[in-house]
Amino acid sequence: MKIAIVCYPTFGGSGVVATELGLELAKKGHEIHFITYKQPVRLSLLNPNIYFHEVNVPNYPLFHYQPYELALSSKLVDMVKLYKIDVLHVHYAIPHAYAGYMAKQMLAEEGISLPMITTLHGTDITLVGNHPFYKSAVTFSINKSDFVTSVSNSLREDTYRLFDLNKEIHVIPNFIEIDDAAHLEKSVCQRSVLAKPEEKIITHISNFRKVKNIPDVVKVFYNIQKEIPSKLMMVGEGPEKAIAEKLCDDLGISDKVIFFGNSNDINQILKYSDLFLLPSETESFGLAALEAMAFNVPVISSNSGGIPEVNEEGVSGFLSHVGDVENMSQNAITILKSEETLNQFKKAAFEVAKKFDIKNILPLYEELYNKAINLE
Ligand code: GMT
Repeated sequence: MKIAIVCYPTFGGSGVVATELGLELAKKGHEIHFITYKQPVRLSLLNPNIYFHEVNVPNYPLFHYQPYELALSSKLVDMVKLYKIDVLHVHYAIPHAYAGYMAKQMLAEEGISLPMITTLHGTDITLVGNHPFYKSAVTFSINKSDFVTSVSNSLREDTYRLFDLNKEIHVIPNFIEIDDAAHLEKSVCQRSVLAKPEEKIITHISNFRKVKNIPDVVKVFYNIQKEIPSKLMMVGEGPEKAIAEKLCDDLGISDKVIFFGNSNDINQILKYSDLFLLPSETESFGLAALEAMAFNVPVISSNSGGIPEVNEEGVSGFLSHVGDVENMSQNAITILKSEETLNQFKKAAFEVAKKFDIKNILPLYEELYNKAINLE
């Protein structure tokens, strides 16, 4: 199949899911065309069957806001015609589903059909999409998609609760490439760069937005390090990073926390991690937690949104109510305080992660693409 994928090209979240999906489809022989404003972070163009088409938005001084949707829908029309694309898959409803629908309509005028699948990722529904200023357009473009998927049951329920939809939402969970060999590979990064041998390594990875409850990450670590020698790895960039740095300073633990910024070495860090913290206010899925589990890292998280569908209570880690720093800290210490318990959780975390192996998830998308193509 020739598949066009529209996504955000950024670190983490929906962009990573879209990129990894495209790469895996390409390995299976499908021709994949990424269409977005920058080359996606994890995309290597040296892979066979992978194309990248950049959307350029010329800057014109008349415009207070440059019209990205217009440029995207134009680019989609041009690329679909040039490469004879069979199906369009947009990740993150805003504004991709809207631009996709416009492209579909323009192509229909020329007798070309372009089936469209929209994957809802989370904040496009829970935080941004249901804002009154966007809601009508988001509802319209979801309803006009040929197929709609969501990354968890929780997000599916939220979408039905928040929008007036007449569409079936298919749940296709996020996935991970389970590669046993990757765990055994000799790491280019030495553990000693991160922590002393007797120290445990606690990790948090996110875009440091308010929804991630970053101060709770620091507070949970503060409690852990009082009982267990440990270091905190903070990976990512975002508005709450400065607040976290200040809090570490106020609590007198700055020497025990490393802030990496956005990193392409996430696997190297996860390989040495003992525990992952994800105390988010809301999370449709929690891909970062799954990535940690695939590296044998147990997870201490909140129980919001789709996280309980990924992190299994008492198996791959523990879940607490949002903001319950005390409970999260106690759970973390329970896991870390004996090597035997820690190893048991590490193994279990990996076993749970295996359920989300891309090999099991990819056929679900392929089936949907086939259905969409045969609909038209
Ligand atoms: O909030 C983020 O981490 C980024 C955001 C995105 O769309 O890029 O992530 C959302 O999609 C991810 C991939 O499906 C999910 O794993 C995240 O849970 C979800 N974030 C939220 O719901 C807050």
